[in-house]
Amino acid sequence: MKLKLLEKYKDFLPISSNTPMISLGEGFTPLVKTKHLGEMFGIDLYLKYEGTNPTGSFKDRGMVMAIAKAIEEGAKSVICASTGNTSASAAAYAAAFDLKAVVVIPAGKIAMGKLAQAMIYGAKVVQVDGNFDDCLKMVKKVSEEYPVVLVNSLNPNRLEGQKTAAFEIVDTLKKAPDYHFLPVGNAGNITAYWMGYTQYHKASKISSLPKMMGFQAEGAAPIVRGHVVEKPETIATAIRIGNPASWKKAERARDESNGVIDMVSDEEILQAQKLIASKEGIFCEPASASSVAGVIKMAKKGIFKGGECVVATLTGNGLKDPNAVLNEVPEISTIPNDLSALVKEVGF
Ligand code: AN7
Repeated sequence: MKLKLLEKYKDFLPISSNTPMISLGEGFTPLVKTKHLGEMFGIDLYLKYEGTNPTGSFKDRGMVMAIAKAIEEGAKSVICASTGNTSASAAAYAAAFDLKAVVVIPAGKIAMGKLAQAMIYGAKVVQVDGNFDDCLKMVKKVSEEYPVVLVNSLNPNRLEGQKTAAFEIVDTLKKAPDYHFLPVGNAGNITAYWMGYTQYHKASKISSLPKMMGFQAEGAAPIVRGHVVEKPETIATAIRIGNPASWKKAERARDESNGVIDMVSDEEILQAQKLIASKEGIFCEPASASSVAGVIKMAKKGIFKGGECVVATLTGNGLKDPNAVLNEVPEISTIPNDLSALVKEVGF
């Protein structure tokens, strides 16, 4: 049987003899060496594709840890606010390990696949006529006043679990990359990766550290702009966040690593998403593509000298948000039910 993520990295995780070693098969995701994109920029570019996790996003790494600790502490229910992926993940792990899940989401701003996931896993789904930041404020308060465990990334166990992605990258490459590119929403993941890299550095598993390169969407870029964005807007709904919970920690990761937190436009995000699919055969959701959009932006700026080892995380599966693609594609031709029409259409 496949090794469980919590078992593999137990020496680096907050695991005691009472922690249940639960799993839905999370982690162990592919680190794909790009066939075309790296060459375009003269770098060794790898994509850490988190879309193969059980619920299709990196959130499962943190959720398995948060749910294991919640069970250990005797919790009966969990709650989260979400732009979609956290709710899908919380709902799945709660379902499998006998907890009640309450997920609070911004009405009308969740990608279709993610909403379907939360529903089918049987979570109590509540939509709020507000944005993610409003939802997070509410669930935080509720978790302080009622017997329910918060499983947003304010829960430190979430970041503990998510840092395992950095471990996997180092275990595969046998070194740290020179640069690590990530999307930034609530800023938990960039914080978690930095924790992972620095812990491995302390344990002498790597002799260098990557520069952490975070990318927000232009319409939801509070860290770049230096102030809360009251009405965040972006096609990348997963990172439609105006007041990130891990703001300060992400800035610390950026500064300690000599990295950058910058932004990319929706157009750049969609172009990158298309490029990743059409050049590498990997379909990620729009928010995920902001990491590669960041690579492209930095390459144009001339930060790479050539030959650097660069990793970009693709945080979620493209199948979660098919509308983001279908709203953009050209019209598909329809032909008569006739072989010669097909031959003509294809241009053989
Ligand atoms: C695909 O699900 O915040 O900077 O509530 O789903 O750690 O927040 C999702 C975030 C990137 C940003 N890519 O990560 C949620 C949620 C995808 C995401 C991010 C999210 P953070």
